[in-house]
Amino acid sequence: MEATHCHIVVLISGNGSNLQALIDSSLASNFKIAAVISNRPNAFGLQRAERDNIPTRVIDHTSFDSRDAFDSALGDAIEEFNPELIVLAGFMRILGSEFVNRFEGRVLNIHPSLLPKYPGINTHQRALDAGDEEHGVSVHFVTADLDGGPVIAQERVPVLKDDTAEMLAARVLEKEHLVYPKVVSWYASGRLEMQEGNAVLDHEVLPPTGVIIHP
Ligand code: NHR
Ligand code: GAR
Repeated sequence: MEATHCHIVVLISGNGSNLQALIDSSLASNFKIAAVISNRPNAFGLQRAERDNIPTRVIDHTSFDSRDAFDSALGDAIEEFNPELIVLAGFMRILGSEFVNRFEGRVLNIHPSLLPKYPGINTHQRALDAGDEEHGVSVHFVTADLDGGPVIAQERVPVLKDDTAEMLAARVLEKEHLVYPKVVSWYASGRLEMQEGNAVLDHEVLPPTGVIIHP
């Protein structure tokens, strides 16, 4: 059984609740978390990994002179574990094109908005400020275009009257914890790949929204 598992490395910067969802689902799924790497030494997600005896590394971006030097050390730390897939889960450093080319087609990110709306940070407040009636989460392949890689899946949540950014973020996060393990298992089973800049699932090019997950 072990030999058939897809090995993944998860990159985090903070709390790691998406990491926890991946840890919990990996027990009954087709992927194994080979390591967790954080750019922040105090990320709580590191403790979640240690609790489950998953190897951890810290590559602290503040101790590098340049983005390229950080990216290259991060890439080397990842390669130590020979993963088939790299999963960004609340990872907050922009990765340069050299990193992206090194691992092309093998990096996923989860982003708390309905891309192409609101790439970058502060997505929940931006959705509120725009008066959007719905908001949500996207999982996409990482390319050199920040939050602009092909979308694999999206799930929507309603924006409610009197929502604060925190309330909305919590509603989105609940969906994130369901969507991400599902998409990772698609990749692990060989159903999902990036081809010529498209997300392809079961040999079909996905639409710009990716698969729309219904609750
Ligand atoms: N890198 C590439 N090349 N492509 C993507 O699509 C990426 C990426 C790196 C991270 C996650 C992304 C998100 O889901 C992500 C996608 C950080 C920033 C950011 O502005 C923006 C988007 C994302 C992550 N980071 C600041 C920076 O200067 C630092 C912010 C901080 O440390 O708090 O790197 O939203
Ligand atoms: C999640 O909402 C994730 O989508 C978002 O940060 C949160 C991390 O939570 N990611 C980004 O904004 C990436 N720039 P977690 O650490 O509990 O998984």
